[in-house]
Amino acid sequence: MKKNEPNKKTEQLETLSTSNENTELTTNQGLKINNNQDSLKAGNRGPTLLEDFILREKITHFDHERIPERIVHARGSGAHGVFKLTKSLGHVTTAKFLTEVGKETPVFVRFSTVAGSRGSTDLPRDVRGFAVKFYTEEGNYDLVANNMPVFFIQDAIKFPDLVHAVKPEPDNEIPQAASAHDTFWDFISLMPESMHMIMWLMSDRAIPRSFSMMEGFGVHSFKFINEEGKSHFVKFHFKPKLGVHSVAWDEAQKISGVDPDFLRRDLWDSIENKSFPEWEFGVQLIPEEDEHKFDFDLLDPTKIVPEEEVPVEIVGTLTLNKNPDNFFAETEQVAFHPGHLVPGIDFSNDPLLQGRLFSYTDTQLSRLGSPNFHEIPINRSINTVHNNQRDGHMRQQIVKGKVSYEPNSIAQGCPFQSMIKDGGFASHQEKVSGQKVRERSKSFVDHYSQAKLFYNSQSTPEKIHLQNALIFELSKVTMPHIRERVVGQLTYIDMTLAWRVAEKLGLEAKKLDMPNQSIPADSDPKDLQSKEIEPKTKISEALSMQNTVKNTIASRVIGFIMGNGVDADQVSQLKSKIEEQGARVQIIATSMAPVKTNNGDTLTPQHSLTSTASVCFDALYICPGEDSTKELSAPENKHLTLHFINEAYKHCKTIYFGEGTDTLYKSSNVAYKKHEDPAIVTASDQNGGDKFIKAIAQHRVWELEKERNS
Ligand code: HDE
Repeated sequence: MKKNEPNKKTEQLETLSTSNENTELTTNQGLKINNNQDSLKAGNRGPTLLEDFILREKITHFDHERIPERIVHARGSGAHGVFKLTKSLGHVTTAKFLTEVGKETPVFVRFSTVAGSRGSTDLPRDVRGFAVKFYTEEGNYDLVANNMPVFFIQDAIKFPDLVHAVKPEPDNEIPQAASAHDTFWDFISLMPESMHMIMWLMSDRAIPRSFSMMEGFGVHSFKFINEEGKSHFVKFHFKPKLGVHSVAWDEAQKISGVDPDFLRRDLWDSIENKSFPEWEFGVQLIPEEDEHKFDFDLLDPTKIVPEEEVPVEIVGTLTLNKNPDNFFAETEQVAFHPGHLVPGIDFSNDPLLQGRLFSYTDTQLSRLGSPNFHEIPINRSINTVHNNQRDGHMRQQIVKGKVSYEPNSIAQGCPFQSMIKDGGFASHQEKVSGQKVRERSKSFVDHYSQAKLFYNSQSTPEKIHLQNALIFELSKVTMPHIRERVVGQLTYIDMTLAWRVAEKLGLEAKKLDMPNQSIPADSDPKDLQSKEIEPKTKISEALSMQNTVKNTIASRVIGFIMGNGVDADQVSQLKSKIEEQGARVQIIATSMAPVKTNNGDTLTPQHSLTSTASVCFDALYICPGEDSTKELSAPENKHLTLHFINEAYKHCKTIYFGEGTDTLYKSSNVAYKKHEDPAIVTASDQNGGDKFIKAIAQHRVWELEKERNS
């Protein structure tokens, strides 16, 4: 199957969808409507009649258009695609989509933020959901993942507390889609188990440049079961082929105003432009007998398995190649559930995962309103469903015959249960025994070693960003005792980090005596101190975005700033070069009027200097041509042009000054800096176009941030 050929799921959706092309307007009963402009009245200036069933039907339907938004992950964007297996996992699982090399499985993926409402911005500081529905021939398998590999809490019973703490505060419903407020940090400061996740959340991973530049993680340990019934623990990973990249926090805040749909638009446009987002899919496998070989508990969702200890084996590719036809029908109504399993995959006893298994069905019942949510087209399995469940709100399947029970003889026992060898699901026969207790295992008690591992593994610019994120967030906290407690937590991760944050908050970095309910009362206080980590895991290269893929400009958006008289040939040459590599060029002019080039042609701008901002672009080309520069430097345009350039510069982006743009170069901040800067290209550079492209592929010169901003 080629990338955007229809697959079994898209065919199914096709047969279930309609188009309004070449049709006449009808009521919901199929009656053709003759007047959709006026309601039925007693005289053309008289009262509207109750008998106007057309008006009532239309307005009633409209009144009920909204469904409750998701309690968390309300803001989301989705796309269809395909998962292709490149390496068999037949030795560890029977799941067919993971054992037959070359097999292509249709998928639907929904990315989301966690805290904000459905209409909130795409770029708050937040975790991103990365939920994948695999429409396998053995039924739907959902991998309801995030872009961070750990979670805030260890036990599901704390989830409502966490979410209440991060959501807008209940008295005034402020702030929207932001963790920078009292209740969130109050909760966090009392939950040392959240510290590892806080390191991820304060890192740039929380402000991704694109959904296609995020990793995906299953978070929990799951289990694979093979034909012999033997189990392996498994951690799931998606690694983006474009690398993991982020925007700057200052940029994120501005994008939230200029284009709150930034990531949604990027996903949509990339797919429309056939720059299909792609990930490698990989697994970390741990034989059951090695369960206790680590210095953390595999069931603890606040821990990663460092890739240096268990490498990620790449076994497949996930490609998103089709935008939804209808946002509500697909992206809004899709219902994920970590309990949607296929044979060969099972849960572990991670207490967070166990709680999720209850939550997701329950939430769909209130959100989608009926136990028949599996019949909504986007949620349907590509296998026909056969069982004796019946009726309920909005039932769509019409099951023929008298029988809706089992055992039965009238329908020859059908539908009958399947043998394991024929694909019948059987839970892994794990031996379980224990006292019935409300208690946390002592093996969950080390909350700092991996927080420290993450922090230590960051590059210097990443550490600075993380530190500034903490300063930003905690400066918004109004209650001093909360700030103090968070700083106290940081002292267990890194003293310099704690000092720097404390200094900006006007505090001293003091260690805490940590009263915490989640720590067993009889635990040894020294367990609460940050344990020294074995040298081999002190740094994990995989945790730093500095070491990510930087060899492509695919899906980047490059702004070409120009005025009339721009050099047509040079513009068109660089444009083709950039587009050949899968990036997009957008013209920014002084107005939306067509730009006249030096050879008399015209170019249509997508933006004017006032309708967009530098934060929406990955790099800028100040297009060549003296007349063009004159126009951009005219009194009414100069400050806008320079603001564009200076802001892109501040955000460590690549800028190319073409021939004849010297006056702009000289008046910008760029000219004042005297250091070597590989991301500034000028007309005097040989092969300027190639240098430009190479620099864009590096994403940003974060290492020059200080110099560029001084
Ligand atoms: Fe979720 N989570 N979650 N979660 N979650 C939901 O389900 C919940 C957790 C994740 O695009 C809800 O359908 C509990 C971890 C994603 O539709 C809800 C707990 C991870 C999405 C829910 C967790 C996730 C959700 C809200 C702790 C990463 C969006 C709407 C016990 C592995 C899926 C819905 C989409 C959505 C409950 C923790 C990922 C309320 C109780 C850990 C990606 O059921």
